[in-house]
Amino acid sequence: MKQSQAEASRLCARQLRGLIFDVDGTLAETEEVHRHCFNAVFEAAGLPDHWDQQLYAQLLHVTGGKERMRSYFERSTPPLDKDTIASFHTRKNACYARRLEDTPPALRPGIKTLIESAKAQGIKLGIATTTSRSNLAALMNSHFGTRWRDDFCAVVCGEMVQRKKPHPEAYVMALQQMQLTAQDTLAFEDSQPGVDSAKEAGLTVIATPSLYFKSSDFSRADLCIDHLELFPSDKTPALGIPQLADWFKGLQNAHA
Ligand code: XBP
Ligand code: MG
Repeated sequence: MKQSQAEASRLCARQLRGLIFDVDGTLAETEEVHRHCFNAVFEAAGLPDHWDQQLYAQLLHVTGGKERMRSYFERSTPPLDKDTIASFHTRKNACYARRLEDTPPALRPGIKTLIESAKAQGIKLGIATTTSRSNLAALMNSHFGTRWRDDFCAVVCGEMVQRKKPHPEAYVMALQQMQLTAQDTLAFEDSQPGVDSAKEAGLTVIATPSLYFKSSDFSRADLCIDHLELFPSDKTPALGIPQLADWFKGLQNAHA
């Protein structure tokens, strides 16, 4: 009897308590804005380099804008020095902020409802991204207002980690800030390096592949779906946080 009570409480403990969101590609299709701004900076500096979509799809496997430029310009002669890369990155992010103020990319389907419903039901919210703090703020301010930070227990950006995705550091740090464990928490990612990062941190992951990762291998994700439009409209059946929580609990208990 004692043993089955212990077992029951162990299973009950495996409930959905937190959601952690990646940013670029998961909340919104932002990578075309980043790409446009990288190219604008190269052009203004008089460089012949231009990142087209085909090239950018490969470059995106290096996460972080500075790291991406460093890896690309390593091949040029002479390679760009550290200060030039830092200055390009500052200019790229300033361009990104201006673009988002003018025409912010739409949130992906289901994101706003999912965040608002989770908040209403007391599920903790977190962000784990390799993008810069200013880029995150530009996107969140435009869709959630300038007080958005109050609703998130954890916000981890590129500047805060030593090792960017696919290293798990961003997710480990977000879990610490949220005071949750990986067994309580669900991550949302759009890219292969992002899924790897969350899985290495021990999280359950739902992948919603973004434009640049449509043909990537998402076999490590626990679920891979087109988007997060889980919630009822006039015409679709009800599917929301309770269903997501049931799915999560079933998966956790199956792994227990
Ligand atoms: C995706 C990225 C980012 C952006 C550029 O981040 O790799 O590096 O392309 O951001 P996410 P910065 O983890 O949100 O998917 O230039 O600010 O580094
Ligand atoms: Mg992403």
